[in-house]
Parts: sequence; C-alpha cells; structure tokens
Amino acid sequence: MSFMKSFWMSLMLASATTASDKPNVVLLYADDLGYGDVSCYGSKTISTPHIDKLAAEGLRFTDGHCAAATCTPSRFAMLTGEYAFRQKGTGVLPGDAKMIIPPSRDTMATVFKKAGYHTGVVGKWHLGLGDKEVDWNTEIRPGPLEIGFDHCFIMAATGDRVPCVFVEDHRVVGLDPADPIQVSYKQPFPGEPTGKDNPELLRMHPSHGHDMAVLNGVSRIGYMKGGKSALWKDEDMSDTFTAEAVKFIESSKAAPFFLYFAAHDPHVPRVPHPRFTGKSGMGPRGDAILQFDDNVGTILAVLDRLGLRENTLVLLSSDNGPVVDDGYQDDAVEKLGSHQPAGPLRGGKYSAFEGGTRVPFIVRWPGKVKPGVSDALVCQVDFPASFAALTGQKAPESAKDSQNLLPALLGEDSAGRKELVEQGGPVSLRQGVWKFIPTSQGPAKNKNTNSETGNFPEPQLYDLSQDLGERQNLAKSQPERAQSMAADLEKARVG
Ligand code: NG6
Ligand code: CA
Repeated sequence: MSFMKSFWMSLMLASATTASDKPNVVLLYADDLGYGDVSCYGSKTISTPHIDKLAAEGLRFTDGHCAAATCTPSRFAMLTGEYAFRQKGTGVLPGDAKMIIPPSRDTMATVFKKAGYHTGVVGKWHLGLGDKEVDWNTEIRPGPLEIGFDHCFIMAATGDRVPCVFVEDHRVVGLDPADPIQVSYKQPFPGEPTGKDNPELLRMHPSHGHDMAVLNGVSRIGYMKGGKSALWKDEDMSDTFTAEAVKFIESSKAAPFFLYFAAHDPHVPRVPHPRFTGKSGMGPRGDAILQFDDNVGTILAVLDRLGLRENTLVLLSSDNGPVVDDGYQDDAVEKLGSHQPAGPLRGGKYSAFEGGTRVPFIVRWPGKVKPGVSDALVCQVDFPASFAALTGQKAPESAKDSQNLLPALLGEDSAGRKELVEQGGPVSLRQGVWKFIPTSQGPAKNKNTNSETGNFPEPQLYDLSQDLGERQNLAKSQPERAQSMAADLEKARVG
C-alpha cells in the first residue's frame, strides 16, 4: 500500500472512530417519577408506550438509583459526582436561593464541554442561581452557563415555587422592564393576592403549604410581584420545554452534544396540557406522567428524523421516588385506585426505603448497548466519572463519590457498584443485596404526604433478594452484618 493511501485510510478510520467514540448524550430526566409509574417496570395501571419502547431498545436497570430522595441533593450529586449529605445547604432550595455549585467546580456538563461537546440544559434547575440575592430584572449569574452548559432554558426551582418565569441563559424570558419582578420568601407584597387570603382565586387548592402567591389560579411557595408578561402558563410548560429541547438538538447537530432535559412532570402542581386531561383515569398526576412519556416520544422522534438515533446515547431516569399528595388537592389520592407509584418497593419521595431512590433507569445506544435487563447497582452520582470515561477523559477530581460505571451502563458488567449510600431522610447503605438503615429518630410517617420516612428507633437490615419490600428486619438475627454495615456507613458518611 502506498504511503498516501495508508495515510488517507488511517485518517478515515480515525474520523469514523471519533464519530462513534463521541456519541451525543441525551439525559431525559423526570421529576418525582416512581419505579412503578411506567409500564415497562411492570405497572398494569398506566401505559407509557414511548418509555417502554426506549427500554425495549435499550437496557433497563432494575436497581438504578438517584442519589437522594428529594430533588436538590439528588441533582447536586448527579451534577458534581459528590454525595450531597456531607454538604450544608443542599436540601430542597427555595426559588431565590444562591447557586450551590460554585463556578470553579467540575460537573457532568464541564466533562462534556472539555471533550468538545455542545452542552445544554432545559427544564427544572433547582440548584440555585446567582452568588448574592438575585435581581430577576438584570443578568442572572452564575447559573448553568458558569458550570459547563453552553445554553440553558430553565425554571429556577420548581413549579410550586416563585418566581414562575423561565430563565434563558442569563435573562428572564419575556420580561417587560416596565413591570419588574420582585420575589420574597419572607413576606407578602401588600395588595398581591395569596392562597391563604384569597382561596376564591384558586382552581387548585393546597392540601398542605403552598398558600402564598397566587399565579395562574394556583397558590405557590413564596411571594412574587410583577413580571406579568413573563409568567409561565403551567399547562404549556412541558410543551415549552420540549420545544426548547428540540431546538437545542437541531442547532447542535454539527458537533457532539449533551442535552440534560429536566422535565417537571409529575411534580406538583400537576397541571398538564388539556390534551392529556382525563387520559390516565388517575387525575392530573397520571395525566402528567403521560405528558412526560409524550415528551420522550417527541424528543426521540427528532433524533430519528435527524438521523442521530445510532450515534446518540439516551438515558432516562428520575430525580427521586414518587409521592401522591405533595401539597395540592389534585385528586391524586382519590383516583389512585390500585396504582402503586413505587411498584413493589417500600416508601417513596422523602424516604430511606428503596422507593426513595430506586427509580426508572434506562440506557439506549443502538448497536452498542445490547437490549435487555440489568440488575447492576448503578447511581446517577456516577454520571460524571462515567461520562468522563465515555469521552476518553479522567474523572474530575472533585467528583469523589462518582465511579466509572460505564461498563455497567453499557451492559458489559452485570454487577455495578459494590456499595451505595442512599440519602432518604436517614442516610442508608446498600452492599449488594443488603440494605442497612441506621437508628433514626423522627416520625415513621410523614403525616402531610402520608408516606413512610424510614425512620425507626432501631437499626434496620433487609435482604432485598428475598424481601424487596423491606418488611423483614434482620438486624437482630444478623447482628454482625448490621454492625459491619453500620461501621461502613459511618466511613462513607465522612467520605
Ligand atoms: C416540599 C414541598 C413539596 C415539593 C418539595 C420539593 C411543601 C409543603 N411541600 O417542601 O410540594 O415542592 O418540597 O420537591 O411545601 S422536589 O422534588 O423539588 O424535591
Ligand atoms: Ca423531585
């Protein structure tokens, strides 16, 4: 072979490898979606055809976890690769919180950026914005763009927290400077209605909390004034996010891209678009799940239309387990019927039981990941190190709890982690099939949400291979194992 010919061949080979070495990555992330909320995880009471198809074409994990049983610590861990429970100020944040990830820090987004990816986040942020009290009428920074994202279109916190506006890059979208936004989590603005004083304005009433600012007929957490032209309409939120995700994919297709699509469904307030109303038979919570499934279908169809299916690794998961009554009288309890949002698991959102962090977890990469089911123990805290491996880099040093689980995520390793710390209320430990929850004071049941916390005045030890529902406490019959797991948990707590 002539030198030139072999030179060109190796160049062609190199670029072919680069194309598949650097797949696009799309992370489809639901909010409060439980293990039993999708039909491919065995639910017979709801049908999620798009998520099911993704699972059928990919690898469905039966033991996939988010890092915590609420949003902020879960996302903090997923983005930074470090558990949140050692860090102060990483609990559920108000809508005016400062950003809790400092701009100097590596995240799953900086990992992609360093590998030459175009990176974007669309949807629910809930990690705070700014480094002092945010003025929503000027440039808002630091935010996602300062920790590795090239583009963002987000809500600051949650749908039930003010300000009820979207932020694109550094600015509130659609803001009229003549009608500035004011936000307070301390006191109401005189003359502005509140859920507490003006229940007649509400189309959805709170069941607990959520009695402050009234916007779009729904009372929220926190007070807000002004910004009328910028206010979101809850029923259009998921269409808006999906359209922004599609726009991002379309505008990035020349480079490899990473999209973190952080949907808000089925978090409260559950106000899906009218085309989903009544479709699940379970009220707005079920309808919001169908809406998320539909968003998934739309985004996957765009990958197909653009010819990106083969070279895109798609992940789907949720930020914490499910909750039925999370603060609004929205029929979720009344219309639940026999649906089990956490499937066979005990507990849900806010809980140390498996239902708190074991969530739907699916990976699809056509031609690379063999379709099937994996029982490997995997966690979202492992994304930074695994994405570093995927893009041929070393894991960020600060991602100290993040393990390179790429082989497990791609189905080449069936074990995954040896050990995982789960942050419910109490912090608990998994080692293989064993689960240990240390003694934890506090109520066993959260009265408002009517859900189990996992608190118990004695240690709990469960063998999940025999007892997935965590009913048989073996701490007394296997004291040695309980003690050794207690000691290992203490070590992991310190880090
Ligand atoms: C709770 C809210 C709940 C939800 C949760 C955060 C009340 C009474 N309850 O404090 O409705 O917003 O915080 O959910 O205010 S998460 O998914 O973002 O963690
Ligand atoms: Ca959540």
